[in-house]
Order: sequence, then C-alpha cells, then structure tokens
Amino acid sequence: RKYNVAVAGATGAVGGAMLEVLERRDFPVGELRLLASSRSVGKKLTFKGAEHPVQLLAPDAFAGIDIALFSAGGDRSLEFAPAAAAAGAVVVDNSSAFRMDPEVPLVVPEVNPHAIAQYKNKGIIANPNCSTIQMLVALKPIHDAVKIKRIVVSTYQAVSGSGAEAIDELEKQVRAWAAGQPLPREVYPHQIAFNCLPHIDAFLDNGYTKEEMKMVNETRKMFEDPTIGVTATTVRVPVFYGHSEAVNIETEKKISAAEVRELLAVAPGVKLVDEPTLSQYPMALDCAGKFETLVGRIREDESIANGINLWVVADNILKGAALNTVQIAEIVARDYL
Ligand code: A2P
Ligand code: 11C
Repeated sequence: RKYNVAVAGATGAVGGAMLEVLERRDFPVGELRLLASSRSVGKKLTFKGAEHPVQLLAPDAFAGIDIALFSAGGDRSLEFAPAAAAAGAVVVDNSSAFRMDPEVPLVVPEVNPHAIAQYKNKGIIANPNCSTIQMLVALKPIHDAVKIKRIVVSTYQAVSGSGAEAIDELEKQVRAWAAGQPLPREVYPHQIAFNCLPHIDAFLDNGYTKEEMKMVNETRKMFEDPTIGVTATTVRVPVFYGHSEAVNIETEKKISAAEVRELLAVAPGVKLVDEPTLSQYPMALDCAGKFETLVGRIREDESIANGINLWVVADNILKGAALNTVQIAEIVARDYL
C-alpha cells in the first residue's frame, strides 16, 4: 500500500533532503503534502519529476495524512506535531522538542528500533541530534560486544547543521574574503570562514552547550543506560556538509583495534574507511550525499587499559537528519501501519 506523507519544513535544508531520501529509497508515497511558513506558500517543489505546491503549516493541515515528517524547528514541532498526531498521523520529528520526553521514543534504527513501538503513547517519534546519531551508529556494535563505560567526543560540525541560511553565510564570507570585502555576518556570533567556533546552540549553566548535553542525554536514552559516562566538546567548522567526530571510548572488557574493525566491517549503516597508510580515512567531503556513516582511524588508546579511538564522519543532513527520519518512517509503515 501507499502512505500519505506530509513534510513540515519542506523548503528547509533538511526538508529538501527528506524529499530527496523519500525519492532515492522509493518510499511508497501516496499523497505528498508539503508544508512551510506563509513566506513559502505558493512555491513549488519537485518530487519524482512532478511539481507540488507548498501549503501553510497549520493545525488543520494533516487530515488524511499517515506519516508526518517534521523539520521546521522545535517551536513549530511543539505547536503543530500534537495536532498532526491528533489527526491520526504518526509524527517523526527531527527537532529537539520531544527527544527527552519519557513517553516519546528516540530512535536510530541501527541502535534501538524496538523503541518505535512506544510511538503509540503520543503519536510522536523523535529523531535524535545529528551528532549523536552518527556516533551511536559507530558505537552500538562495540557497546553490545564489550560494554562502553565512558565516551569522550569532540566534534567538527558543518554549517549545514544550522540550516540553509548558514550554508549561505559561509559561502558569502568566503566570496567576500576572496574579493577583499568586509565579511557579512548574520547567523553566527563570529566569522565562520577560516575559523572554528567552540559554540553550537546555547550555553547552559554548567558551562556546556545544549548541543554537548544533547550528546550526553540522548546517548543515555538510546543505549538505555543512565550510567554511561559521556562528555562532549562540539565545534562548528567551515565545512558545508558532513560532521566529523573524534571519539574516545573506555570499555568494560578489552577489545583490540582489529576486533573493532571486524565488528564495524559488517555493522549496519557503517562503512569502514581505515587504510591510513594509503591516506584513506573518513572525510567530510567524501560523506556528502552518502547514506553510510564512515568510520576509520581505529586504534587502541594506549593511555588506559581498555580504550579505543575512532574517527566518525557522516552527512549530517542525511544520516544526521533526513535519512534517519525516513528510515524510522519505513519501519513504522512496514511494522505498525
Ligand atoms: P520557510 O522556508 O517558509 O521559512 P532551515 O532550517 O533550512 O532554515 O529550514 C527551516 C524550515 O522550517 C523551512 O521549511 C521553513 O519554512 C520552516 N519554518 C520556519 N518557520 C516556520 C513557521 N513559522 N511556520 C512554518 N514553517 C516554518
Ligand atoms: C547542528 N546538531 O549541527 C545541530 C543541528 O538538535 O536537531 C541539529 C540540532 C538538533 O547545529
């Protein structure tokens, strides 16, 4: 059968990628309803060669919809996702609005697909933060094998994580710099071109950013382990697409780098790229447009008894957002509708 699908935030960076992924994975779409703000009403977007008009995101926009994919910002999710669920749609929400709600499942299909069953509580499933998703795709097989006690992660995150306007800002700054002109600045508090900002999302009272605490709290929720130690430093870098992460783990049982490579070579969603002597390792430029999470630079942490270092790279707009959302929708359609 086919499913009527709404995309809330269809004109955004992630919304556009949702359409691309639905098409690339040949999701059985019946009616497609594209929703955005009044600014976009009347615009047309192309899906499978046909043009579809953008309509207003509103509480009454979801009649007859089976699955609603949301990526229009957390405030819009809080405002409209309950209405979509009340109209009978299963909502898969890419924002952070419902992630830590104990009644809402937070899901990466390679990590905890069983949690999807809990969507019946509120009709909503949350898609995790992009940085958390790719880290857990890489770590899940290791966690299952030798139990991870502690994770220390530093991220190198692309500007596309901040939305379409930030992609524009990096390009404009680079062009202005090359032309010897003053650099325009609107999205970030500092110049992002040729710079690294250790600042993603708002700062909290504990000195961490929200992005850093998402990695802590979402990992605990999806690994179903409130005691796992996670500490993160998240950094915005002048890359358009693809988040990179240096991940250090301490495990309960010893595991060698070779054994980690064996596990990850067959892990779902993972592509091992680990031939450093041939200069082959995961890079942001190589992950753009790909569905897999690339993992390499796997080596033992020689400073502790049971430690491993990895370098994990994925397309933040695809696996970090649109692809993970559509994968969840595929499971909902296959197993629950
Ligand atoms: P619009 O293009 O009409 O502003 P991005 O994260 O790439 O900036 O995209 C944000 C998405 O969320 C866009 O599709 C945007 O639509 C949508 N959006 C933002 N604000 C609203 C709003 N108040 N109502 C509905 N959609 C919104
Ligand atoms: C970034 N991780 O790269 C953010 C984007 O919680 O869904 C996604 C924010 C979120 O800026």
